[in-house]
Amino acid sequence: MIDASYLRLSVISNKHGMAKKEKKSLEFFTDWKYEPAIESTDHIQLKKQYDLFINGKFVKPNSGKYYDTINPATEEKIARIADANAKDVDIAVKAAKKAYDKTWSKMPAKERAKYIFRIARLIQEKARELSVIETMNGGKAIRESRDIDVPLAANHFFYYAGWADKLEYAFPNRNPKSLGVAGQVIPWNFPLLMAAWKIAPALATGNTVVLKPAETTPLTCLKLAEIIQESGLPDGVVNIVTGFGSTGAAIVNHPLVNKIAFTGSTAVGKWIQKSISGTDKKLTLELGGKAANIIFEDAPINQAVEGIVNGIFFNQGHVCCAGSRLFVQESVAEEVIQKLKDRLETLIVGDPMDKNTDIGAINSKMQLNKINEYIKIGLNDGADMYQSQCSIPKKGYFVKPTLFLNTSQSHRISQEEIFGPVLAIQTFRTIEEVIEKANNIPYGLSAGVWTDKGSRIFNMTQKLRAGVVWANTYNKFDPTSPFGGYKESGFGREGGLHGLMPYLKF
Ligand code: TAP
Repeated sequence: MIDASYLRLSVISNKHGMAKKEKKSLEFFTDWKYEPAIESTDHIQLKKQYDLFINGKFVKPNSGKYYDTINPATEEKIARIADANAKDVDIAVKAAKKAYDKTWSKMPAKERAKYIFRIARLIQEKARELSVIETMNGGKAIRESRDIDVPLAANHFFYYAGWADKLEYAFPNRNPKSLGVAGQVIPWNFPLLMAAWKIAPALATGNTVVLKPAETTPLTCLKLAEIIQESGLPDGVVNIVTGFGSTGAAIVNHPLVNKIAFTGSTAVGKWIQKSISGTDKKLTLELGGKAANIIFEDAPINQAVEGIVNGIFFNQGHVCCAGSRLFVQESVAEEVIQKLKDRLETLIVGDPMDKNTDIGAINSKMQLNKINEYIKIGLNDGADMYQSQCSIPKKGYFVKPTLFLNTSQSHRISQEEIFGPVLAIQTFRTIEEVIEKANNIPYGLSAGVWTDKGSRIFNMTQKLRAGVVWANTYNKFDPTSPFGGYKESGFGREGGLHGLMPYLKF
């Protein structure tokens, strides 16, 4: 049996100068195409209309308004979603406050842990359904939702269930106490996972929650609401209100909310910071990024190329910590770029429900327009573009994986967050030069370093102004590990023991 990655590598090696005989024997492989392997949707249960999840029940919005949520790969409507107004948010926050005062803050921590654990188990049980819905609503390849988003979401609940009754050990002699109601607003790139990042530590520390998912990706959060109902979590401990930016703003400005946890764009993060100044609300901001992925000449080149692809092209570049700036040491630049171009040709762009797909659909028409606009900007600014030869579906929102060569620090595509499968490439000669270039940006969320030298890795991690630095790998996540930014990428940490702190007072 021949393994698929071998077949892909065969396509690549055929493009490099191989002996004629070898080439002939590989001809079969160059014509080889994957048969579609479409994930079934038969097993999923979706309602035609979703109401707001408040005080343990699905209730109609006071606004009386609903909007359509669509599948970005087909542009077809999936369901109608309630649009919460300020009155709805007020009811949700009051439900959360009552649940905090009467039930959750009084419950022994080990009992709280049992509910969190139960939610984790239920996510695992429904993993297949959740993955399919995440892909249908968000556009990401099923492989991503199945292997990354959903297992990591369950793991966050498991991990924080473990901390609930051990807070005194986490912070010895500091007598940690919960805050009250946490208002949480999340983006569209990892809907279920971001909900898990926020809800799990809030519950473990004894707080109650009002969460708003992004307008375009509410479905897995609403399925999570069903899971929460099934888990028997006391009414009002978690409330999920759907809607637009104004719904998020109503949560941020509500006087009974004690803590805001926001993940999203830097622009909205700044607005939130201004809005709550002068109040005693605690705040964590997980914002945008423009990560540097740095390849030194002694790096394992083939692995580094995979790391680059994993860093920016999988998940359509819809990752805050995407390695969207590539810095390659001049002596290996030609080799790395050639290998990267070859690898781009093997990436499958298309139906996200197909298990072979590497790059699924862009989340929304608006985001697609933004990415295409940046591609135009890159060309107008004089960078050299290389795009994969692949075809993309006519319907739905898709972009070919795109490289921009010969970019410089002053190019907008090197400075601004695109949030799409677009990579800006620069070369460097010395370690000082690359540190200077990597840090010369308003963001500081993450970075990658590829080198054989351990000492160089330690040197770089000290000097790169990024919350996370991956060494000889990229985009690896674990619930035990804190995540967060520097500079305009925000402040506060989520994940790990550090992720408990923003939900506690001492
Ligand atoms: P945003 O437009 O900022 O939206 C994020 C969330 O905030 C959405 O739920 C949005 O609602 C809501 N919102 C919009 N205006 C608001 C306001 N005035 N007050 C309160 N809430 C408001 O970001 P996005 O486009 O969804 O997500 C992409 C951004 O998120 C990127 O910049 C990315 O880097 C960042 N991100 C960062 C991280 C971390 S961990 N740092 C992780 C993932 C994503 P609507 O959806 O209805 O507009």
